[in-house]
Amino acid sequence: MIITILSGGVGGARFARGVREHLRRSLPDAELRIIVNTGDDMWLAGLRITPDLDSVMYTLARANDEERGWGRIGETERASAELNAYGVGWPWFTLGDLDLGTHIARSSFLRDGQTLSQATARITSRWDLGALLIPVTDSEVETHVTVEGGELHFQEWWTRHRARLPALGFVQRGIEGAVATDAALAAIRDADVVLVAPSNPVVSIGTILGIPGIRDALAATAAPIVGVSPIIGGAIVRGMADACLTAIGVETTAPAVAAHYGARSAGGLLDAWLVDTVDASASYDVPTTAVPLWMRDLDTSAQLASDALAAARL
Ligand code: GDP
Ligand code: FO1
Ligand code: CA
Repeated sequence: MIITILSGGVGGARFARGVREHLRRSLPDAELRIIVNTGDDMWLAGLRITPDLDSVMYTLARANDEERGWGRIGETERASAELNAYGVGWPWFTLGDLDLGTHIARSSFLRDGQTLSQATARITSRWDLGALLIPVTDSEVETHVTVEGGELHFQEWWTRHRARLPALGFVQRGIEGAVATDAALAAIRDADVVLVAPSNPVVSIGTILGIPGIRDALAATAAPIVGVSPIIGGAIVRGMADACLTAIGVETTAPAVAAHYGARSAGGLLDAWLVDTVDASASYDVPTTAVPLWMRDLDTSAQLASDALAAARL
């Protein structure tokens, strides 16, 4: 059995950890494949930074900083202080010493002519992640934010401006000619279920959906497609995704995101939608199940995964 997840970074990683745990307990022979957003990626200090791939990798490797939400546990910033002294990189974007190990390794593989997928396979093989991490594309497609008077890389808008600069919209720079990786298309085609993680619907899931080939693969797959709401009771659980939803004119509610994704029966994405019990009474365009959506720990995350698979009749 193949379980495929569409994932961004932190939220997707926590959900993926729950799915892995549920499979370990109940479906040990199932294969877990995670298609990860690469739109947050960028070149910085001469290194290729891939935030969402790293959030998923570090979380599944149990090497993530759960408090801070991103990066490595036990991180230090000696090299980063030197980069700042030289005016290299961004002062508002900290590259920790352990994290730099990952970026240097990835960048050296890329300089050897490897694809992002090949580099990701090399890097993730260091840990026993129990899942295959698949970049949605090996092309450099980067999310930029249009703001009053110009355009910023998503990472600058997110980390320097904390998403407070009103965003007029999001563009995928480099999308022309980009294609989904064969592994991503196969993971959708061959899946027994596709789970849309409770990730940022705009810059995580939306970016994945915007990569040529992905939407067609999702429309064609025999697998049921089940989404999990990143919004509980009209608020996102953590982070600043609401700023992204507002920018594209979508209300920060579980029904509004379901409508944004659309019902598969009406040409949209979802066969089923999971919302929290507090959002049970709202009306939805998609067949909806209400279950606890807070992933407080491994058990609640595994339970959410179980509920998501149940919604797919698996
Ligand atoms: P990012 O790429 O690092 O921003 O992370 P993602 O896009 O994968 O996920 C961010 C989203 O995860 C946020 O908008 C949160 O609402 C959502 N999220 C985080 N924790 C939880 C949780 O416990 N339950 C649910 N349902 N959503 C969560
Ligand atoms: N997020 C921050 O808020 N501040 C940072 O200094 C920062 C550094 C950083 C370095 C590497 C990396 O992979 C992620 C990093 N992030 C930082 C998180 C990143 O902006 C988010 O994980 C996602 O891209 C948001 O979707
Ligand atoms: Ca992200």
